[in-house]
Amino acid sequence: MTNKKSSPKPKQQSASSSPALDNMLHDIQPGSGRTEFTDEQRDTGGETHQHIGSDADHGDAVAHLTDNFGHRISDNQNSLKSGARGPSLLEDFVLREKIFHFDHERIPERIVHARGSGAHGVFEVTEAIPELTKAALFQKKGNSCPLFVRFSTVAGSKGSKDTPRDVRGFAVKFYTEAGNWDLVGNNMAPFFIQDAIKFPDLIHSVKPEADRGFPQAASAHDTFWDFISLMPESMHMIMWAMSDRALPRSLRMMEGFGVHTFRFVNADGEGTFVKFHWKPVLGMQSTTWDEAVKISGADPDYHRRDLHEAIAAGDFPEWELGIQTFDEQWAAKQPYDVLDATKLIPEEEIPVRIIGKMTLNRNPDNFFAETEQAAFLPTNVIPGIDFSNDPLLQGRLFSYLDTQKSRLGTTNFHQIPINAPKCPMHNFERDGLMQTMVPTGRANYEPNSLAQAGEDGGPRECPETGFTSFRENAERNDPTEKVRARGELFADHFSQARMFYHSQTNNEQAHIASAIVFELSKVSLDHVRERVVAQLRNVDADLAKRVAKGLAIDLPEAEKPARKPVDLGTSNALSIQKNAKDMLKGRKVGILFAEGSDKKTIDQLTKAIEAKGGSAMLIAPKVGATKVAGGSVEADGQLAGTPSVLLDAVALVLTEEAAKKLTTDSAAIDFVCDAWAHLKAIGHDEGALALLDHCHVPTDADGVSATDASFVENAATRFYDREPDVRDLA
Ligand code: HDE
Repeated sequence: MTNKKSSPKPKQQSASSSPALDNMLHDIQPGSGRTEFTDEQRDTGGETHQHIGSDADHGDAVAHLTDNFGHRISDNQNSLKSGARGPSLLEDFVLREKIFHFDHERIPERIVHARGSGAHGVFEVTEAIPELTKAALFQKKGNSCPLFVRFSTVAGSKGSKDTPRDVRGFAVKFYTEAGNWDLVGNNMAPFFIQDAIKFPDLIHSVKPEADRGFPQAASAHDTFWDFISLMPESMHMIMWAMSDRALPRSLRMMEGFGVHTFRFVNADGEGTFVKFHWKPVLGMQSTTWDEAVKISGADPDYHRRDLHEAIAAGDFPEWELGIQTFDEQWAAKQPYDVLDATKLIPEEEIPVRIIGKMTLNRNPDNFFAETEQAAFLPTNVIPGIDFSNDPLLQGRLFSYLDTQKSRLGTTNFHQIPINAPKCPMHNFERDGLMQTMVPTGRANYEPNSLAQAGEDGGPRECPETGFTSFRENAERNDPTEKVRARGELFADHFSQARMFYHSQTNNEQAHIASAIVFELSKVSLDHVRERVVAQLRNVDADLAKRVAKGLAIDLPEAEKPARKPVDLGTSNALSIQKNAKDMLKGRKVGILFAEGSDKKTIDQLTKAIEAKGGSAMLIAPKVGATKVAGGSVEADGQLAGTPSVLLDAVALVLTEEAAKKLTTDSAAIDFVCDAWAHLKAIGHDEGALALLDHCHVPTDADGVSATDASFVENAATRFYDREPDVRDLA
């Protein structure tokens, strides 16, 4: 047997153009040797040995298997024993090293955002903003830099599913020429709490309950809602977390937010407040709750796979970077405090100005080395970008550096290639666990005068180009007073929650109400349910009523708000459905066929879907070649393993005989019923009618059509008007 050739490299852009920081191990990848293995050899125990070829060039170091210190290994299948049936020997350093390394392969997972998926990409400035910031990156249109993104869920463990109801992390590491800039945001604009000191409580409450260790990756349980019911400042974020924003169809179809107010500083030292936004080019789209639940069973890696496959296919995900900028005078006039991370600035008040584009164009080579070891730090800012006094942000500035030491085990985590800057770095920090740099000379302190003796004196500080903090003097605070307190307007907990709720379509409001009913139905403490509904009365009277009705409880008295809410009107930008882009790009359409199906229809549909930028997936009861009218077709997925929850729309191309046969197959029935209940377009030919009829799908309904152009058009959208016919929403 010869060494199996690795599958062709997927269509991706080449690795970063900064070889200095590319993993040096790339040059000596195992398996990249030129020597082929010899034929498979079986030894006395029947074990398979893949020896290096007998005619091998033994000077070829790469092809030879070695231990970590370069000693060549003669047998990778048998440990060293005292006789073939005897005990293993302690002196077997090959065995001990292999097991030792394996035993320590895992590192602590992130305490939050443990489950994540990463990708490399590039950022390009589309509009220069030197008037706002001196950040080198933003000085010229066309400036670009490599970047790494990690998307994540918050509550679940590393191995949990991709589609729980949860906030998604949206962390971007820009490797700029002035150092790394990490914009560590979320897919929701506000946050649950206003002050960092509450974060451990929030996270303890949402994680699996301390005594029982469940539920995993779910907020629908006592302790989370107990905390929330006592934390009225979380109500705005609760509206977001209970909305469809928490159920993204794809990581490629969600917005990102920097959440906090940051500050730009220009070359004259003038500061401007700034909020950052990421706008997905594919538009926003979410799944229904029932769909998300079923996806988690069908494919727990749904989002990770989708991101990986899109990039591998050259279908590079893109986002535009936008900013909202404002000054302190404008901020002082608002009915909320811009330093309060539970508030947002409506886009109708300050439109988002697009200044750049991010394109994800390369999958990580190694999940652990890159995605798992990526360490994001909100403190990673570059000259021209600075912090605000947001007390949540201020706490984060401490937390992230600290957490890396516990996760990655060393203060030298910045040397791991994914974390290292791609611009030069020089300082006098030395030694420490796992030091991989080998500094030369004696200059490990400063000031020094070694240069006067002709020695290398090392690097020096620079007041002109070095990072200087914004000289703040006019914020609404009193720096002379030491207090544990919050700004006055932080006490308005409900106005923006109300604005968010009122900005949703009727259908989206029903989703929010139903999500809260679902979550509270999993809460066993009556007083907690009641207190949440009492808080909701301050958001919207009707919402509180719907939730109370959905739980079959009496409407409690409203909680007394700390500050009377004000009417902020509505903001259409907050609704997903009002902003949906009906497009097939990035969407997957399933074509279900079976024996005897019409090949011509299958081919035409595939072509039409691909012509519109979508991808077609062929699904049949068997994956191997199926005989169809006009030839034979191989399926991409087996029906039982490819439920319609994994698809955006479905076409049924079946003979009457096959359709009838499928009415006795629960996988086929679920395929159709779920597509209908999940509001998806369904295309069908005459033969498929028997299956549709069996599933009670009305053929005259919106979104149900023949497998012609109308289906291809329908496939780009969801039919929300169908929802009242398929589920009972609160
Ligand atoms: Fe985080 N957060 N966070 N967070 N956060 C972490 O850092 C923390 C907050 C966010 O893909 C941890 O490296 C505190 C807001 C993302 O690796 C930790 C507070 C926002 C990620 C931490 C917050 C975020 C993290 C865990 C309250 C949106 C994943 C592992 C003051 C703007 C980054 C790590 C990745 C990760 C602390 C609040 C986003 C423990 C103390 C607000 C996207 O340091």
